[in-house]
Amino acid sequence: MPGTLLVATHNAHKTGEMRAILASYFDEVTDLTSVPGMEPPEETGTTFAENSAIKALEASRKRPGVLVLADDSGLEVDALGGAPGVYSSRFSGEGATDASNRTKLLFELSRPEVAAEPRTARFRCVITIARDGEILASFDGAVEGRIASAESGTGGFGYDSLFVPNGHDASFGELSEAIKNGMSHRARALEKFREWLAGD
Ligand code: ITT
Repeated sequence: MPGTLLVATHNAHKTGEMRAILASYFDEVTDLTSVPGMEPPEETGTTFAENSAIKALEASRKRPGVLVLADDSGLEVDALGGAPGVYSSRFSGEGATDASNRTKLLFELSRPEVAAEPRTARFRCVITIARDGEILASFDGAVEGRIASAESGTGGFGYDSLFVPNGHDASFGELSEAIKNGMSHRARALEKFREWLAGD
């Protein structure tokens, strides 16, 4: 299915991963960073699915006729009761950055109440496909792992330098892009999207 796919994100790292995974499926994979007047909508949902739908619908209404894909994703840490979850990008409050969020995560896990708990965690992703204000499909993906005691590696973004996926001894920040894109939450959701495209 050649054509353009608009990824309804302002996070260029997400777009880069999508491009690598979907390159052979579209002539062009663009995002909102290059489109004027596309302010991010407020993510008022309480689930990845709700926020993913909000982003997909908003962008698809503003760009008639264009196939839109939105990604809402985040990290669930068992010792923190599933936090930061849908609040992953805003975990450390106003003005949060990837670095301040990682610092906050390590701090929360060092608290005496949880310090002895297993550091199991997972990334989750829900992608929503929409066109002209209508949802066409949605797909989810997850990858299990654990939170390391310190950051390692400079690859990826967000919590990657703290997340060690099951089956590896290195974080997503240390592992190659190809390894991350072969097993990540985003890759698993996109695999379902590719199957859907093939059957479309
Ligand atoms: P858009 O809403 O514009 O897409 P965003 O970064 O705000 O960009 P989300 O609301 O979905 O996106 O928040 C996702 C956050 O979860 C992200 O900022 C990271 O902190 C974290 N995250 C998601 N996927 C990740 C990944 O592959 N590696 C590391 N951290 C990830």
